[in-house]
Amino acid sequence: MKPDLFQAPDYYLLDDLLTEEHKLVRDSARAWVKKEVSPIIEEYAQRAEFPHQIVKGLGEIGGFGPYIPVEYGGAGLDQISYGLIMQEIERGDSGVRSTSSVQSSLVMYPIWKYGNEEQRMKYLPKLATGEMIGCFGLTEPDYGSNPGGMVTNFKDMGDHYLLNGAKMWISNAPFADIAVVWAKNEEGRIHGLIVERGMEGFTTPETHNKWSLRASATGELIFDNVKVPKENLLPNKSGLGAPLGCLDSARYGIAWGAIGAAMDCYDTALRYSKERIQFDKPIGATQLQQKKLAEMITEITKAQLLTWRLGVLRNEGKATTAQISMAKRNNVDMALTIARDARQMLGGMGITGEYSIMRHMMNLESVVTYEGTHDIHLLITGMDVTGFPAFK
Ligand code: TGC
Ligand code: FAD
Repeated sequence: MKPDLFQAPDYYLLDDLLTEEHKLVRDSARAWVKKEVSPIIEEYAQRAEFPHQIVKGLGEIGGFGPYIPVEYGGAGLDQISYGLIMQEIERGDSGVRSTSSVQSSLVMYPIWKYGNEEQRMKYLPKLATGEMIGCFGLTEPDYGSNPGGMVTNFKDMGDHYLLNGAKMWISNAPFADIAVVWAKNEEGRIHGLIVERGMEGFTTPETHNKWSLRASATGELIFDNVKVPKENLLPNKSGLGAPLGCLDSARYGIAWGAIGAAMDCYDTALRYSKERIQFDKPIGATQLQQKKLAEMITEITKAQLLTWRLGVLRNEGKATTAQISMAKRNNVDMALTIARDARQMLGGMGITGEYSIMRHMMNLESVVTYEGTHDIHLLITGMDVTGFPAFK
């Protein structure tokens, strides 16, 4: 793969809106990605293997629990810093950002928000350093966009719960030490349970043959009469709103992350357009390629402004689920369009692993599907503006 020469576009001088801390956090994540992710990620993606050696570094740059309070091992940062870290990690690879998102927003967040103090102290510090890796089991074979229909269930057996069912498409599942699993009790109410690797009847087979997110491990969670200790139930929130609350945080991070992937594709295509000569001039001097580049930088700039504002709203506790949906949907779609155009700009070279663009493009096909599909987020916006839910 080519050396990482990335230069971040900042067309509307967004840096002026950031604090010194934001810039420090962003720059250290950027430097870490250049040093530890860019040189190896293509090889791991080609081999469809997760690069376990980066886990410790992800913890050190605040990639695990950036906004979780310091007393629990988190970095105690604000929502803009969290977003900037996601942007930089996904600039390297969406699969690496997935590991970070799942650990932070789908495992640490529910333990922090819905767990008790013993659970927080037992799990959060180890999750923050990467000593422990977690995964999040919501999706089932027959319930993806409609998680409320889930059939995974647990029964109260007096001194423990008995868990049965299956989850699929679970990021980090094949090597996770713990899983935050959403299941229905005998009354049909959804609760979160912490299931630990090694519990009898709990297996995590890997999902193979993915063309997307190849450097992230995906798998199933299978529960065959798993005895879960009662102290592993998250006590402080139940109902579908509990897992959906975690998704708000993860989707917000993805909105920033997608900008990173888009910036990398734009920057690569811009550089290539100045170097590649056809018909005795750089392809960047042709109107058709300039149109692509001009539209890319316009869309990246709009997405940056949207997401920065959303970060401010989140810092103030005012961001709504529908606002987060709009940003996730817009930014991932924007990144996919840019990846496709940038790939074309590189001609035949665009399909090789010499450049990051095709990997970003394939990764983004997962990003546009997980954490709520493109269609579901449109329906969330539609419901928000009309008042009519059109899902059912
Ligand atoms: P609905 O009736 O609308 O809501 C059920 C209850 O939940 C409440 N609620 C929320 N609470 C907190 N935060 C939110 N964002 C909430 N959204 C809704 C709601 O008020 C209600 O509460 P209550 O008290 O009245 O019961 O639910 P619905 O069944 O009609 O479904 C709505 C819909 C379709 C929007 C929702 O289910 C949805 O978002 N579906 C998409 C599923 C999804 O995003 N799955 C993601 C799985 S995890 C994943 O993909 C990880 S990939 C990670 C990686 O690798 O990076
Ligand atoms: P479906 O829900 O079957 O949707 C199929 C199509 O129908 C989509 O185009 C959808 O938009 C459309 N559709 C569905 N409902 C409607 C409707 N009402 N109106 C109009 N169109 C509709 N899940 C987890 O729980 N944890 C994870 O860690 C996780 N990681 C993932 C990693 C990867 C690589 C992938 C691909 C998925 C992951 N997921 C995870 C699952 C992901 O959240 C689901 O794939 C997603 O929610 C969509 O569900 P589905 O695949 O069952 O598609």
